[in-house]
Amino acid sequence: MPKWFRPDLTENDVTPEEIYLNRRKFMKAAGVLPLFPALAACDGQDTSAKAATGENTLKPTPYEDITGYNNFYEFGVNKSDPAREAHRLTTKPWHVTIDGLVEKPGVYPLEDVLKGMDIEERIYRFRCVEAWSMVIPWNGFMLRDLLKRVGVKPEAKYVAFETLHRPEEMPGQKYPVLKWPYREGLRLDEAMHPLTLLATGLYGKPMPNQNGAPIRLVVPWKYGFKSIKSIVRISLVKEQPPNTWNMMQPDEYGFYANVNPNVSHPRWSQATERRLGEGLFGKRVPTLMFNGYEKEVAHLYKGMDLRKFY
Ligand SMILES: Nc1nc2c(c(=O)[nH]1)N[C@H]1C(S)=C(S)[C@@H](COP(=O)(O)O)O[C@H]1N2
Ligand SMILES: [Mo]
Repeated sequence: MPKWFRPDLTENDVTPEEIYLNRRKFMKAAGVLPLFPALAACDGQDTSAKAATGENTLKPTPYEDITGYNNFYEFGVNKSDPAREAHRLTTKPWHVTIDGLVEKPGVYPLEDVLKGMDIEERIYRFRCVEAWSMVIPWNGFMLRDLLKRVGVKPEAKYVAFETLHRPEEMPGQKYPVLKWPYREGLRLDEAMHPLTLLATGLYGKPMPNQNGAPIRLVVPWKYGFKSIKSIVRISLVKEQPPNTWNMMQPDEYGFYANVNPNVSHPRWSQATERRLGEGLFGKRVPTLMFNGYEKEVAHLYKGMDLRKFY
């Protein structure tokens, strides 16, 4: 059994940083992920996560729920559409354009992006703005490692992301339900935060298309819509970039989109969430400030009015 696989990990074995990242390092990226025995590793004994948040368990949501109940409007607006339609997407070859205020702009083949990156497992709460949630064992690397590699110029203040636009393979893009391509953005300090991942897999398997293959963002303290899928462009910019849901419904979806049980969505409360995969309709649990990552990220928003910057 490789050293990184430690099903016996307890809170006494790990440093505080490891507790909050809940990381299980497993390999240097080689492009291909092994069929990792995550299922066994995730068997409920998540003492490290418990220590970090007070929540009694961070038991991963079953694979079938994570891959069968999705928001990916490029493949349809129903939660079951992506699992049925996303097989149409060709993910090889894949290129990511990195441009704007960077030292080394380019159109990088995905293999080059992944080369040498430290792919690890992170078990994160994932909270959709629609008040359902999951616990997802992602495989990915820190966005900041990529940003450091390409060299961020001092004038850059934000990072903008774009999803692939390819209506031949993404049937949802034939309809103007959103302004295509899907776009998201982060402030540079959010992008550089060690919790912010570029994910290439889940449950130790390559990323399923419906979850945003081959590479997608994961920002665990923000509502799910910030976690943009199937990324083809990352741009370093000076001004706050437009983001799709904010362009559609600015009064409902902000730029920051931090999970906040105290600020309701105009049409529903954000105080609780339905945890999918637990009970027939999902167990209702209280929503935590910053989705439970308050200790790690609250400092980023010091002095900001979170009702105004929602
Ligand atoms: N390109 C793209 N990215 C997207 C979306 C989308 O429709 N298109 N939906 C977002 C929303 S609203 C959520 S909740 C998450 C869902 O991620 P999951 O299906 O992996 O759980 O993806 C986000 N990323
Ligand atoms: Mo969402």
